[in-house]
Amino acid sequence: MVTPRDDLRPLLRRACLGEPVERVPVWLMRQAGRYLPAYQQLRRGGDFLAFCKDPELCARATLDAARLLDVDAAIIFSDITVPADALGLGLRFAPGPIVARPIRTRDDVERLPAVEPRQAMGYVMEAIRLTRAELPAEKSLIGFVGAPLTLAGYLIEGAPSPHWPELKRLLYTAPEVATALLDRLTELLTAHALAQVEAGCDVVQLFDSSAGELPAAELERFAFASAGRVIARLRAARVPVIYFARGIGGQLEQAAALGADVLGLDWSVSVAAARRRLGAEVGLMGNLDPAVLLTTPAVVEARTREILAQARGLERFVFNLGHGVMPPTPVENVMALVETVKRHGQAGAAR
Ligand code: 1CP
Repeated sequence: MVTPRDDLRPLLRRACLGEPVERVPVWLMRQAGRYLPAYQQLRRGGDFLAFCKDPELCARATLDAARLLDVDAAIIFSDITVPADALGLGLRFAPGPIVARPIRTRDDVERLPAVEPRQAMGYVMEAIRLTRAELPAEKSLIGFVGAPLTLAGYLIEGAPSPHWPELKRLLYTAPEVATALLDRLTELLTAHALAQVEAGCDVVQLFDSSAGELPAAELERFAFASAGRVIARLRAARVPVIYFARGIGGQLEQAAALGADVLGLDWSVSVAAARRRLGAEVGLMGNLDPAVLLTTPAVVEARTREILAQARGLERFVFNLGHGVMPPTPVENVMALVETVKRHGQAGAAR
């Protein structure tokens, strides 16, 4: 039963915790991104890192997207790579993240400075405070960090790289150096996530966007092991956590065993298949192919309803894409998705 008071507590947070919900919550990865004219206006082609360091602009971008789409959560505008700037590695965006001084050796890892996120990334926490002050109480504010392996990929490569050759070279030739780096990042990212919660976030998402690049053994030994430690620390602090790892469909069971409240699915595994493999008690999020949003509202509605049907009866389900909104996406298609979830994702339909 949903009591009236429940309506004032964020729907997404309740869904993550397996508490009663009136319908499936919906938000979208990269909902505040480049497809939105309002964001383009705010950016006006300016420097992306400078934008990330301006709490008022970040709060504006976060709130504009959440209001326009009327989704159940805002995700704080930032980037998974800002810790590279805090670590003094020389971060810039073109448009992906470029690290001037990549990490390649044990010395590089040992030279990393101790970083206190509240100071070094205080602009993120300030953006969270400004956003929370304006966001309606029933909407969640999602904080996020990259998972250690995914952030390590950017720090080691120095730039986005389709096959992560330097990351893999390090994993294969100097696993102890990779482990030392992942340990450092685990500490930093856990502290960063907890600082975001202290500032006002009520759910945290861990983005492991590059996990699927690794072979099975390395996925477990490096990616899952380090992400699992962040998840355990957040759960011990009673923070609802969503773990989104891309391209890991072959090891969904191991990902679920890391204990996140909700496991984010990319589009390569259907919700129905994930349910069969993991059981109806595991929280799931997903998983519409973002390319569907390039079609028409009617196609979006049909595909969205298929996923809702597959999720029916799940105890914890969050509607999202299987990855981020793509830049050429028409806003009306995104609105059609949100409306469809609101109309067809009611309790009973979803539970
Ligand atoms: O010019 C621009 O506007 C830069 C484009 C951009 C944007 C809008 C980048 C550079 N980052 C962001 C914001 C961002 N990044 C958000 C907040 C917006 C929102 O979600 O509403 C978030 C959550 C991220 C997270 C992020 N950054 C991830 C994880 C999600 C994912 O897409 O897998 C990753 C991998 C990044 C790295 C990154 N930052 C920017 C780009 C272009 C990339 C990807 C580079 C690559 O191809 O690897």
